[in-house]
Amino acid sequence: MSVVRRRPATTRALGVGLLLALPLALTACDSDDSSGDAVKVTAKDKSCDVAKKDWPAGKNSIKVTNKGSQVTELYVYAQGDRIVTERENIGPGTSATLNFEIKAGTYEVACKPGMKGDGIRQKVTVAGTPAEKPIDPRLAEAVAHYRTFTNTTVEQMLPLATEFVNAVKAGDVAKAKEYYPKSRLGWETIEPVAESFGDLDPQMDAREADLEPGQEWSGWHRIEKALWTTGQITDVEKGYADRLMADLKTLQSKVGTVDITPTSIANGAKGLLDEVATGKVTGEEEAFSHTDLWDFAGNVDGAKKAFELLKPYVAEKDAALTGTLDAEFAKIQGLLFKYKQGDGYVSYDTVDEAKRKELSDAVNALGEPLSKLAGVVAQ
Ligand SMILES: [Cu+2]
Repeated sequence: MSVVRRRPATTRALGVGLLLALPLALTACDSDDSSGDAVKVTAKDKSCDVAKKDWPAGKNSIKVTNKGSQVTELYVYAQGDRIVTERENIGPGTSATLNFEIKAGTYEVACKPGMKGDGIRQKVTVAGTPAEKPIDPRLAEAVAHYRTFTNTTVEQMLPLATEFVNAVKAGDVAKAKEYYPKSRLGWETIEPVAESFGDLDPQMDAREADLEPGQEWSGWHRIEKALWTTGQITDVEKGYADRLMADLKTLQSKVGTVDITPTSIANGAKGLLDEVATGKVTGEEEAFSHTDLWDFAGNVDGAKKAFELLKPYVAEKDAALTGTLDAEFAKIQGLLFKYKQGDGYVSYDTVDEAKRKELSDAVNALGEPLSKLAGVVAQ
């Protein structure tokens, strides 16, 4: 499930831990020139005040301050609710700075008090052509490699998803269960890219607990529930398996068209860690199969890949940050390794509270420095 969608605030308690670290974490970014003229957004319970509604194309930043009583989140949407940038878990009384790049066009800024629904929206207009500033060759290379990485990941997940879909359609419950986590791993690795196509994420990866009134439940988790509760595969599940495959083909055809920038790679890495904090560590993502650790590993691998690609550039700008990130990634991957079983991971319901706390602490320790990455590449 995406970072974006419809999760009750109460279930995100762990994510809030990440947030509490932010005001400190952002001091560094706030002093750099990329956020010096940040657009101020004031989020309250019933309003979302955007101080400036005409933005220049290119690099921008927003400083959002939550003056409401509920935890909020901020999105910038392009047409069709494609996410340009977003930040979750902004606690009452705290601020967050978002660095991002944007093209000319019309957009909507949304504040979401309580972190649900469509949010309180304001229209903004972006005009002009970004200043001709040649991109650092190392960042250009990072973008090219990240594009290849996303394409390859989708290519590699298709045969595994085909095994899964075929097993469901053949009524082979054991094989479908075996391929369920494998068929999702690639998706979880590139989720920030995948979810930039507004309709695909809710269709493919929605969780039962997060459905909005009237939303049809389809995708992996719908089939997961049948496999692990009744163990009955009916024509309904078979239909959803077909639709999952059709959606994956759509993803494959669209993935090459995604706008990838150095800041979107960095923001995506942070988004993946938020995913871990809000869904996997809590065991909410895989409520029936308990294969959360597979998704956890996919999210961490995707974040690590993004970091590794940006590292040659970031190491020169902020060597301390890359040192910290190297150490924290090693720590979390070391922890995950303890739960390896065969070509996958142990069932998450065998991981007790103390061990989950250990995982959650490692996620928070990594999420905090990771939130600084976009500020460095936006310099
Ligand atoms: Cu997900």
